[in-house]
Amino acid sequence: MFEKVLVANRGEIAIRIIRALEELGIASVAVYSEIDRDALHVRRADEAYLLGGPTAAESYLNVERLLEVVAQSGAQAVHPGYGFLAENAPFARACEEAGVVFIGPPASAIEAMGSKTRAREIMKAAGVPIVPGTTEPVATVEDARRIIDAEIGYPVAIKAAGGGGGKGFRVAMDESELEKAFEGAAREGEKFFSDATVYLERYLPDPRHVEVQVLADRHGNVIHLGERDCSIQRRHQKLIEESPAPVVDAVEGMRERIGRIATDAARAVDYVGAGTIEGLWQDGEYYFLEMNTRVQVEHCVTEMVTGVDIVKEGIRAAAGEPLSVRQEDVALRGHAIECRINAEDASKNFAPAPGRIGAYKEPSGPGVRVDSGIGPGGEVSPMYDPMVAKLIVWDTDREQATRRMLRALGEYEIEGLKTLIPFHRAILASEQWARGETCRDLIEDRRWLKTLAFDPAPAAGDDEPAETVEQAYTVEVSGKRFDVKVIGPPFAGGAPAAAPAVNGRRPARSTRSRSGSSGGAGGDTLASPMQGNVFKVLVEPGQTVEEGALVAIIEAMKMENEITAHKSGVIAELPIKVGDAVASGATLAVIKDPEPAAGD
Ligand code: MV4
Repeated sequence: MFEKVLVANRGEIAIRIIRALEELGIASVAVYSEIDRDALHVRRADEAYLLGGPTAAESYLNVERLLEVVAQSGAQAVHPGYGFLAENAPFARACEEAGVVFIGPPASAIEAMGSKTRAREIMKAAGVPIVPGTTEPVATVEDARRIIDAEIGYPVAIKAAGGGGGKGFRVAMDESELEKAFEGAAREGEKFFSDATVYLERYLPDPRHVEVQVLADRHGNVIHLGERDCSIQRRHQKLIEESPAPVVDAVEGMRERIGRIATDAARAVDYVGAGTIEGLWQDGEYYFLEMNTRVQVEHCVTEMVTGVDIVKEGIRAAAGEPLSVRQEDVALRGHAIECRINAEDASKNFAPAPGRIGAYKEPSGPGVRVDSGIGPGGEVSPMYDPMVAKLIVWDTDREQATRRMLRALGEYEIEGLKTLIPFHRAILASEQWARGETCRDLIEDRRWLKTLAFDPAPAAGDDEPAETVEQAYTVEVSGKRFDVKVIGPPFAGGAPAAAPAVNGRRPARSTRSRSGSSGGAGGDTLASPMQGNVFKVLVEPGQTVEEGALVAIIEAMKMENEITAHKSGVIAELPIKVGDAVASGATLAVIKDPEPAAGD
């Protein structure tokens, strides 16, 4: 067994891994970015090393520096957690070459599953059912039209080969939508994965996201730990997960069937460690979607119902030890639910809500588990993933677990920032949840939210206009970039109502979401609607701009927020440059009227 392991991650998953290492009698090495000096994972580890600046590229994605720390610390293995370098085949290979064990599958498995067309090809050959469609890339819209007419039919899903997790995913309901969807998927693939290759799948109109946890060792043992239902998502971000999946429970023999599919899939790529087969379940049929070659955020619900420590098994497997459980020893007991406690405001289109936590008290009591990466006084940085904690509960059945989750959510006290706690309470108290209803797009089209008193329409007295606007963002989640389009009532970023006054005035809040509205209190100052970092500056001092022109992009919670001119005029002051940290309300630019006003 290893004596010392480096944890190449931060937040709750770094702490989760450090705990497993401690129980295995292995020393832990934490790494951190400049802004994570005081983070919990740094304090929790046996040793800690600074990687570099605040951005992921300078720190948690900095391969050269990580390998330097591996050598300095004498760690024999690296655990990547999820996100960052977890599914980076060149990093896994660099570890192998440096003589350090990468705690995960062989680089070849990461690579094979990274290409979604290759993954489909491999699975098809292994007899694993895939969603009907192509395993070869489809080069042109004309080719797509021909293949759809001959084999797939409409509606059809067009997906980027380099994608996954919903990135580069478009749907064409009929032929008239095909060209736009095809080009959209290709463009997104090119932009985010430098790969415009797309493939086609039959679009399943009402599926559930059902995924299977697998474990494999270097001795040929491959087992599954049952499934999770992760159908409650927003913009392909999972929000609530549970195990077992109600739809799988309902059909005799179904768990064995999809478990077999999952272990066949893992065997097909000589998998080692903890991994997940993601699939779609519809009308009693199960189809492979993709494989995640890492430990997942939601692994905890499986741990609660099986009693198997997935992180420890992954570490053991990497060290060459056999799995400590056999398939016949795995039994699912009771029901577990996980809610992701993100620093987001659900009532404002899930606007990011970074900031400093004040008072903080986690729920406890029977059947409650909290995996958190932050404590009282901790800061949720706009630089990283907005997940503050995962709240997981276990009870004897789904109804009891739901009651327990509602109780635990009620006990959770987080002051100082907005979180998804109220959103989770509304969902779990709803009849739709009780019925186990399919929730595809529930949050996107806001039908559900409306019925849950979560209508994101502005509250009375709010000066936000009530019209629906389209807001586009780029979001980075787990090291991958996502294009996000939010359609709904506008919001002005972080904490609009509480934005501090600038020069004794309420700051003008001008983001894309407000274009078309008459704007704030006027004045010349364009203030930042949120705390964040200047990602881009698109104007120069002295430049004349029109109202609505793009002035800067502020990165907050890994979202790029486009800040537009609140009025037409000349850029008189521009006290920002790329990389600057700005507070909510800070002056980004001063825009003077184009012609000198009388008395000026
Ligand atoms: C699909 C689909 C329907 N048909 N593929 C892709 C990424 C993951 N976030 C879900 N994805 C989907 N892929 C085909 N061929 C529908 C989804 C989907 C979904 C599926 C189950 C439950 C919730 C969902 C939310 C969004 C998209």
